[in-house]
Amino acid sequence: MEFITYEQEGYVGIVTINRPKALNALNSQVLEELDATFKAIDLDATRAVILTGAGEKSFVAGADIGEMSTLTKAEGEAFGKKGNDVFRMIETFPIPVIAAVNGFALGGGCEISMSCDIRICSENAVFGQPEVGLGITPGFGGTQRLARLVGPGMAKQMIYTARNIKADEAYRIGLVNAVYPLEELMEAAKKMAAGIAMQAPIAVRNCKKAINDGLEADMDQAIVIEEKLFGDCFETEDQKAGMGNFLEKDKEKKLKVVPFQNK
Ligand code: DAK
Repeated sequence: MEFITYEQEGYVGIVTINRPKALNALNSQVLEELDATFKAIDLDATRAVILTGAGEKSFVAGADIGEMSTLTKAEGEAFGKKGNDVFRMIETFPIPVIAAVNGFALGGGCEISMSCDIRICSENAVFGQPEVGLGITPGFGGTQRLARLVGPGMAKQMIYTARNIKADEAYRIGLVNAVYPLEELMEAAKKMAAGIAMQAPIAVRNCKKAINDGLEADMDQAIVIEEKLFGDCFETEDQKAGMGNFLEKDKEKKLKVVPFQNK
C-alpha cells in the first residue's frame, strides 16, 4: 500500500489515509487501497475501526481535482461509482467506523466522514462541500448523507453556497459529536473505540444494522427490522453471559464478560 496505513491496537483497527503532499486527496489509487484495506480487516479480531488522515492539517481535502479535471462523462461516472462503492462499503461495514477528522474535510473528505458511523474532529477541522464552485455536484453521496445528518435546509445552504464551516459550527449543527484539541483527537477516538469494543460484539453489529436499515425503511418496516435483529441476539454466548452476570449481581464477573464471542 502506498497511501493507506493500517494498525491494529487490541480490538481496534486504525486506517490512516496517508497522501500528505495532496492533503490526503482521494485519487483512484487511494480509493482502491481503502477498499482493499477495509476488506482485509479481520472481523473476528476487530470490533471498531478509526478512520483518520495523516498529518496535522488535513483529514481529506476532497477528491483529487487534478485527476478529475480531464475526465470524460463516462470516466466521471466511473470515478463517482468507485468512490460511492467504497463509501457504501464503509457505511455498511459490519462493525462501527469512527471518523477522527484532523483538519480539512472538504468535498469527498466531508463525504467519506459522513459514511462513517460517528464523527469527532479537531479544533482546526474545516468541513464543506465546495463542488458547485468547481462546476460539479457532490459525487460521493454528499447531497444524500449531509441532508440526512443535518437536515435538508442546512445541507442545501452548505451545498448551494459552497461555504466551509469550522469545527464549532459542525458541532452546533450535529455534523460532529465532539471537538478536541488536535493533540487529543486520536486518544479520544481510541477511547471511544475501546468503549465500543468492550460491549457485546454481536449486539453492537446488530445495532448498527438496525439503525442503518431502519433509517431506509418506514416505521412499520423499521420496527420489524429491529425485532429480527433483537431476536438474533438470543442464545448467543454474549447474551447468556451478559444477562447471567447481571442476574448473579457479580460485579467482578460482569467486567469479565469480555471477550464475547464475535460471530
Ligand atoms: N485534489 C488534488 N490536490 C489537492 C487537493 C485536491 N482536492 N487539495 C489540495 N491539494 C494539493 C494542492 O494542489 C497542493 O499541491 P502542490 O501545489 O503542493 O503540489 C497541496 O495539496 C497543498 O494544498 P494548498 O497549497 O492548496 O494548501 P493550502 O493550505 O493553501 O489550502 C485547501 C488548503 C484545502 C484550502 C486547498 O488546498 C483547497 O481548497 N483544496 C481543494 C479543496 C476542494 O475543493 N475539495 C473538494 C474537491 S471536489 C464526482 C465524484 C467525486 C466528487 C464529485 C463528483 N463524480 C464523479 C460525480 C467529489 C468532488 C470533490 O471532492
